[in-house]
Amino acid sequence: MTFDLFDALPPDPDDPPRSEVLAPGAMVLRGFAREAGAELLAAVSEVSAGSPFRHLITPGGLRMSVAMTNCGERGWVSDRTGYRYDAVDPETERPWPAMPQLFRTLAEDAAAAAGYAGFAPDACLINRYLPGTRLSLHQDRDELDLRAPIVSVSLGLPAVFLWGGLRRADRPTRVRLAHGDVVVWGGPSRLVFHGIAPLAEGDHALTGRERINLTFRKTR
Ligand code: MD3
Ligand code: FE
Repeated sequence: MTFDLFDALPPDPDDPPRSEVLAPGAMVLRGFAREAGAELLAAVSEVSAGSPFRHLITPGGLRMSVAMTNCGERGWVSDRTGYRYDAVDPETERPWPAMPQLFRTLAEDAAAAAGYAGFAPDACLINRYLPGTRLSLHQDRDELDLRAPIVSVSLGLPAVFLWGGLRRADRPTRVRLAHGDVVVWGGPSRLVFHGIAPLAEGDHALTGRERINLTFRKTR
């Protein structure tokens, strides 16, 4: 039995957030966005005042359980005709709200911290989950330049991220993503199948029963 004085000390809140490599090209920056959380959520409210959250319809005719909106030069949309990035919000028939400067800076800083200096996102897809909401396994491959990473920011209630392989049938591993966690997905991890398990019931100090996820993309 060893008694290490330092092991007995509580974690120092000033410690830099821990980062860990999940897989080649995929890095989780624990708590990277925690400090900015309230401000990020206020910016999400402003975006959704201009382009409201909505449940998109998949090409197969199913209503998605996640509610979505976008900001930036282009936004991801789905309807009976397929998936695409569009400069115009089909709901408002106007351009998507501009990407808040705070969003851009956070995404660029996180990408740089994970080794992707010069990341310049032109789209931010915003996903809203309530208890029970899930996102089934999929690949993100509607972006033209697959060398650019995707940066994702988790806010509010925690979720279980399903992290599969390059084939749909690969059994996914489960990774807990909590408020303030940022993950950068690039390189060999860019095309992995992934999803979100049904959100558990909860009550978060900043979002109540919601989880918000921001994904920053370079679409062309
Ligand atoms: C791995 N969103 O918007 S974020 C999505 O939490 C999406 O809302 C989930 O999957 C969410 O497309 C997961 C993590 C994530 C996002 C994009 C990826 C992981 C990724 C793209 C490639 C590989
Ligand atoms: Fe995805």
